Formats: sequence, structure tokens, C-alpha cells
Amino acid sequence: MRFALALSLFAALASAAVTAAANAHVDTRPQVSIVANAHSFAATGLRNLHAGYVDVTVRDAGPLTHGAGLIRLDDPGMTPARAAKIIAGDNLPAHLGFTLLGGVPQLSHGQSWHGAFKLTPGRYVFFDDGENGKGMMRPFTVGAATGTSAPPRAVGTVELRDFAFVWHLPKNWNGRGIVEVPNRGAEIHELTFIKVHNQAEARKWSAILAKGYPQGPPPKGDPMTFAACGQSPGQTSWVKLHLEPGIYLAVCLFPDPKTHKPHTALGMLSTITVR
Ligand SMILES: [Cu+2]
Repeated sequence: MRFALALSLFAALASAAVTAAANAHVDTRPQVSIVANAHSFAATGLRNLHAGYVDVTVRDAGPLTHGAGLIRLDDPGMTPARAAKIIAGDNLPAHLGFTLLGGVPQLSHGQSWHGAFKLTPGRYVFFDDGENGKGMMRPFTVGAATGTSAPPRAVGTVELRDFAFVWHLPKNWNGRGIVEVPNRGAEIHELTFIKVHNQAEARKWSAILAKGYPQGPPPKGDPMTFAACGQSPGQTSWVKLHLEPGIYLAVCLFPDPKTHKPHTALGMLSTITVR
């Protein structure tokens, strides 16, 4: 009897484990991998994509820095080349004709970025607008939804607003986990972390960035962690972060069309401590 009870208990535990595993698989998403080589993108997972959430990994395998921003081409006449030209220009028109979903603006050789997006049906392109990009683009299309999918489970949220970051992260956040980054403003925003060595350096760089784009070299080392590049209003990305303990400036360096200053000069500048 006792043995039978133990067995049925074990069975109940096993079925609980199976249920937990099944729940964990509810948020299984298609996986897209983008590898930036010296002069081209290699991609897997872009064929037969359907509307819903998708996980994206970007890796820079080339010798130069590369980025991979994701845009949806909304207007019928909008092409990847036209969109890239508009983005590279100094003044963005009020009507873009495309939507910026985010992504990573810059990776060095060997670095990776992990994130997730919610895709609606349409035409898309991953593009590298960095100076080394030379128009590197990878177009793809997304069809109608064929099932349901869920966004990644996030440890917290960093809201992008006009013009501030609003933080909803765990107390004593350890710098790790997937962070939800919604743009709740009316402007395009981005999110970058800059590691500084101490509070004095944080104050120094905050004062510089509150005035405009910095002149001269950035803080020593490799201090930049790019979380989200340009994201249109209403767009959300989910970014996997792994920030080492330390002090960081969170900045939006997107240019304000009126003043030509970065959004840090308008208030998108925070100091956060990772423990
Ligand atoms: Cu901004």
C-alpha cells in the first residue's frame, strides 16, 4: 500500500512537472538568427514567418562593427533602400512610411544581442545603418497569424517617454533578464547603457550629455551596452540584458529634430546601479 501511495504521489509530481514544462512551452516563439559578416547578413528563421512574437539573435561575426535594426515597410511604395536613405538623413519626415521596431544599433566583433518583437503581417527588413553597414539589408515578409504566441516573461519594464525613462525593475536588480521596452511617447526613442566607474564620473557624463552630443572620446573601456535602437511610438521590444554590477547611465541619443540635440538634453538620461 505504502509503495502504491508513493508511486501515485510520484505520478502526481511527475504530472505537475509535465504541466510546468507545458506551461513553459506556451511562450515558445520562432527563432530568428542574424549573423553580420563583413559585408552581408546571413539569416535563419526568416522563411515562413507568421504574425506573432518572435525571438531574434544578432551576432557580429565580421571584423567590423555592425548593427541590425528592424523596420516594417508600411507604405506600398516604401522600399528597403528608400527607408535606409530616409533614416540616414538629418531630418525625418513627419510621415515616415515605415515603422521602427528596435533592434541593436551596434555590435563589435563577437558580440551578440538577444531580443523579441511582435510582428504583424507585412514587409520587413533588418538593416545596418552604421558606417560600416554600406547598406547591409535583409528583407523578409510576415504572413497572417496561424496560431497564438506569447511575449517573453520580463523581469521588468523600462518605458520610453517624451522625454524620460520610467523604470519598473526589481529592487536591487542584478542587471540580468529580459526587460520589456515599450515606447509610450510620440517620438522615436532608443535605450543605451553606458558603464561608468563611479558616481563622480556619472555626474560628469550626465552634465555633458544633458547639454548635447559629447565631443571627444567616450568613457574608457568598452562601456556601451545597446539595448534598443530607434523604436517608433507604440512599439515594444523585449531585450535580454546582462549588465555586470556597477553604475550605468541610461541614455536616449536619438536626435531631436528641432534642436538637433540628443534626447538626453531633453531628459532621457538616468543613472542606475546594478548590484
Ligand atoms: Cu528619446
